[in-house]
Amino acid sequence: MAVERTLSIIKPDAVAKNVIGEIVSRFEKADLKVVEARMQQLTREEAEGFYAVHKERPFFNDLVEFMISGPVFIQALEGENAIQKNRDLMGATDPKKAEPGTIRADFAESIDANAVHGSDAPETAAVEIAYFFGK
Ligand code: RTP
Ligand code: MG
Repeated sequence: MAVERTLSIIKPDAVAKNVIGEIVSRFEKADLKVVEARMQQLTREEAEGFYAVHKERPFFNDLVEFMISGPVFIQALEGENAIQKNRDLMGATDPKKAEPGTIRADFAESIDANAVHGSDAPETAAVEIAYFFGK
C-alpha cells in the first residue's frame, strides 16, 4: 500500500463541540500523521470554491452556509492508504447510517452538520490539499 496524503476538515459543528483533539487523536491512533494544519474561518467564496463539484446539488446553499457558520480546522493527513483510511474513520455521510465507533456516529448530528470532511479519491485529495495549503 502506498503512503498517501488526504485533506481533512473538522467542520464548524465539531469545532463548536470542542472535540478537535478527540478527532485528531483518532487519526493519530490509526497511524495518520498531521502534516499540515490551520484553524480558519472560511469566506463564502472559499467554501463555494471548495465544494464547487456540488454547486448544482439542491443542498449546495445549505452546505456553504453551514461551512461558514464558524471556524473549521483544516489538515493534511499522511499515511498508508490515508484516503480510504480517513473515510473509514469518518463513517457514512449521514450519521444515522454511520457505523458505531466512527467519527460521524459519535460526534455528528445530521447529514448537514456531520463533523468532518475527507477527500474521496487521490485526484480530489491532491486538488483539495493544494486549495488550502498550496503546491
Ligand atoms: P464530505 O465531502 O463533506 O467529506 O462528505 P461526503 O463525501 O461524505 O459527502 P458528499 O456527497 O461529498 O457531500 C458533501 C456534503 O454535503 C452535505 N450533503 N447533504 N442533504 C443532503 O442530501 C446532503 N448530501 C450531502 C453533507 O454535509 C456532506 O458532507
Ligand atoms: Mg465528499
